Amino acid sequence: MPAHDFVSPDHIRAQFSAAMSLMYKQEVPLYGTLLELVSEINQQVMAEQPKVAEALRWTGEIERLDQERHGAIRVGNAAELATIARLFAVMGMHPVGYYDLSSAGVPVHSTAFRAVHEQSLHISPFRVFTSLLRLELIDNPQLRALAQGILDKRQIFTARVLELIAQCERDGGLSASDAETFVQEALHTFRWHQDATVTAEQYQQLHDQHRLIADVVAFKGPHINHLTPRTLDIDAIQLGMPAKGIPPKAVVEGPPTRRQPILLRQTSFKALQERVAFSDAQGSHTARFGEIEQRGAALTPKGRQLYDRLLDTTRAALGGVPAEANAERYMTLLAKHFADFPDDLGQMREQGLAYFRYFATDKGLAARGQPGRPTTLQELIDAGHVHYEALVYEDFLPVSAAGIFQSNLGDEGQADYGSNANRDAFEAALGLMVQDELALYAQSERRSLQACAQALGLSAL
Ligand code: OOG
Ligand code: NI
Repeated sequence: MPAHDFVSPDHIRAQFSAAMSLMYKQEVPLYGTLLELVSEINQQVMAEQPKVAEALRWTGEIERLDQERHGAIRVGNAAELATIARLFAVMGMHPVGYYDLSSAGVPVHSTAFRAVHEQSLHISPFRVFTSLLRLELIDNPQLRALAQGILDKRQIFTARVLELIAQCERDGGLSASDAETFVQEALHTFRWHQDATVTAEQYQQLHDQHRLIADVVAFKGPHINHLTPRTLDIDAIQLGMPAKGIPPKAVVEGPPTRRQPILLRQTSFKALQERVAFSDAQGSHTARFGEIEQRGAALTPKGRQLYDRLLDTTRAALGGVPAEANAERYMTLLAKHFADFPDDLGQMREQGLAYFRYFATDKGLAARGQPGRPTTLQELIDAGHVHYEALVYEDFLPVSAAGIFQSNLGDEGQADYGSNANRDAFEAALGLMVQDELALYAQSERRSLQACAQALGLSAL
């Protein structure tokens, strides 16, 4: 088939993201309620804060907001992870970043599959936080062997989706009708299965080792465990959740409330108790939950170091993990410590704390080619010939992710795996290197400067 008859991976991803949302709404009706709350609040923010709406119009995020979401899955072994990577590649999603969660007592390490170019992100920013279970961290050899044996036997992909992945790799794309089939077949991998693959006793053994191990090993596939819409005001969401019958977790993860949001703030509601059929008895399992997030500026290495330092000092001052009992004190300490992070886009730019996107303004375009016009970036900004907005953060935060895992796994019997980051082992399992998110933001910023220079008839900026 000639290449021009292929559907673009970006459109397959957009289709898949919509199909996943529909499926999750049927599986977890509370997710539908959450979507309504998010949409109400987003509309309210746009109506009441014209500056926020204007910034979203500059960056084009206004067009992607309604379909913006991330999902999360947990796979059991290297073979599953490597095939998941090939499946996501069909949709233009590539592994970005490495997250070690063992240091937070969760026996997994993770990456985020997402689009990497701003034009692709504009069409569909859908991302999937994907974790690989680390059986090597289980200290009981019998249990490790049991888990390994179960995982080696299961097949989480349909035969048809495997064919279509291979076809896409061979031909360089999929036709519209094959893409449709691909989306439907790929969905099966992420579905919830009520039937467990183990006996009630085996489930209990796995669960006793770590709740997460049971969640990965005892079921037929890596069910999507949450799907997260993007809100423009997470504080309003956190306040509004109880009235909709959705109890939120105690604290919002990430930075505090700011005029200029940075990185990522997240909250979630507790996992649902679900009925499951073990191979020999009925029982229950808590797997799926709901999460909402607010995204802000992507930070440079310097900005990120400042963020990490302020978060560390906040936690040290709290003297423990944020939870129900100390939630209020935590939020106060967080706001106090983050006073050291400039809350102004201009200052963040001057101090090199965030990445930006630059736009030639009408005024700049009108002055094109005129003698004596400004030519350096700072002059162009000062003269109103160039406008800038922060690049939105497209990734995740390890401390926040650990907080989300924990609030849903329950605080009881937290495991201690020490600090066990092993990016090489993760990449070996993946069969690929993960991309560096900071390099991606820097490239995106550079492209916007080049486009600006070109539009203004300047050789470079
Ligand atoms: C993933 C938890 C992390 C996030 O948004 O940081 C996460 C999981 O529970 O599988 O989704
Ligand atoms: Ni999440």
